[in-house]
Amino acid sequence: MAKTLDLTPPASIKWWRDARFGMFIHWGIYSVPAGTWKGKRIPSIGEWIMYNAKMSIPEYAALAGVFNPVKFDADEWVSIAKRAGMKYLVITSKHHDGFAMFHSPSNPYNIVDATPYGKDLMKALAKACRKHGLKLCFYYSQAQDWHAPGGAGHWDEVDGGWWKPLVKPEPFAKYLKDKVKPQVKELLTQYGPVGLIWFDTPVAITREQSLDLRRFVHKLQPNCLVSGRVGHDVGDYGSLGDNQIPSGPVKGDWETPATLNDTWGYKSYDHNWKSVQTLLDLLVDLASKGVNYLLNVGPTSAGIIPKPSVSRLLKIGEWMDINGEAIHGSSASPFPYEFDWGRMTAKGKRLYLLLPKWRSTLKINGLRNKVKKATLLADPRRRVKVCQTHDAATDFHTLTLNLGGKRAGKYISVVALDLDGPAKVETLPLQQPSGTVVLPVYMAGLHSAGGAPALAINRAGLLDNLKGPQSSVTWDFKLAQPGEYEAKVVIGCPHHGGKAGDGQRVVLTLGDHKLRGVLKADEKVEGARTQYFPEFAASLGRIRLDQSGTLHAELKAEEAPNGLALASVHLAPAKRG
Ligand code: FHN
Repeated sequence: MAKTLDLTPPASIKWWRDARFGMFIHWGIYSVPAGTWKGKRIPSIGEWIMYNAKMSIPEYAALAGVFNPVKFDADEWVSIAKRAGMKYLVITSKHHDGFAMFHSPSNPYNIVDATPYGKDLMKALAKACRKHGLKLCFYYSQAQDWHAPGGAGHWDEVDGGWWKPLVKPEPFAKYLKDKVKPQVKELLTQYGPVGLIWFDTPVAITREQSLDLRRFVHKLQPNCLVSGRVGHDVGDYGSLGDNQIPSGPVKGDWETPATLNDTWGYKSYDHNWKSVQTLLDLLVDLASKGVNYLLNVGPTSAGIIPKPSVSRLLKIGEWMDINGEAIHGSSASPFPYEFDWGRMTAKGKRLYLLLPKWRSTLKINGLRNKVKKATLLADPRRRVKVCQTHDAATDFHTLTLNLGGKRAGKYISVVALDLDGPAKVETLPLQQPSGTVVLPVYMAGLHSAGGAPALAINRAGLLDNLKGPQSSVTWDFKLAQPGEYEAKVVIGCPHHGGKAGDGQRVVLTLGDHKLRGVLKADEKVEGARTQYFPEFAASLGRIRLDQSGTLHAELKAEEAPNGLALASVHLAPAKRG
């Protein structure tokens, strides 16, 4: 009988789960042109300049001859990460350009043998990480290699355009054997314990090759984790898309790699820096869903982390000094949905309420525990009055916190709630104290019949193929106040930078009432989460909800030739007049 494959991650994954926040470093010889080639600004991300500027291998390799990061200071880099509250550091040891940023005895295209700098800076980084207690981890592009024969995207693969992502099986297997494995072995034997190998863009790697790499890493360092992008979902944890923020909690271990501006590798003219508020909103949003935030810096060719990156990281660090306990070692919110007032994380019998906007009174529905104490992390001596009520008719538990008029702390204020036991919460979507009801698709029942394709929620919490009258999504939800409601359908976007497709004819049934309409993606959902994966709210009009208690909702996309990427349905009390 065939043995079932054991993909259990090593027990060492505990450090990674507790970390929640890490530093990504994209650094290579692409930092020399820094986004400009032959006087032209090359669009898109900096580390892809060889591809985007259609540079030949010798042209690009010549950049190694001038790469001399004399200002590189390992201790300073690691200190910045540490002060920001980051617990691990993932640095590009070899990106798609094929150039090794470490000493690779097996391949001369590396920083020691091919640059005037001539030193193995990974040794210095390993030492600094040990000193400051951070885990050193390596990014390694296992499939794309634009320099090595056989690698995906190699010059030989020219096909009309410049690049052909398909790999030829035999040369690719040889490339894995002759370049990838020797280099991965070097990474795992030259620098002491390695936290994880961050493989990326599996492209056309086979499942067997992904599994083989996983085994190879674990054999050399049993505690070293393997990232999800090793391919075929055989990593020790999953990787969401670049800058992708799921709309709800995700099952299992996930991480989102993210940028501070719009590039990974340094570009001298990318000044589109996210604000400290946005970065903290994202960190907190991800933590509330149980997802790690791997935030990138792109150092210059001199070896300097750009000032705007450093200043933001240090401000994040100041916030973490006070509020870090709500992030490190925390788990996802016990409530399976987002709140309109902020986010929540949990640790044992403690809940952390994270509020980007201050409010003197905060109400939360659905917590069944007794709250023993509420404390503001930024002002622990301030008294927070707690009141808990239960409405027997609707079975609504409401917690009211009186926080006082003056904001405690900057950016995101954190309230710690000590409960009488592990959190017990209402798991159905609930009407919120603001009056709104959000029905996320990841909390819905999914039904397809009559040969319609099975519906499935993707890793970011979206349903991307709702179509046809035989398929439907349904919810049970709890309403406290009958009345007239404004209904909106939120359309998501499954692809990075893509557009939300609208024009679908849908019908929403709530109790005995139906609302029909054609979706128009005219209201952009604002927020840090939707910057790269936009969402749009399409209004369906007003509907009456006559009763309180548990209600049933159903949504169908009756006419939707291209499907509907559904994020949620929103109900908000209709404004009078
Ligand atoms: O192609 C790479 C890209 O350059 C960058 O390294 C990101 C980081 O997650 N990964 C790939 C695209 O997803």
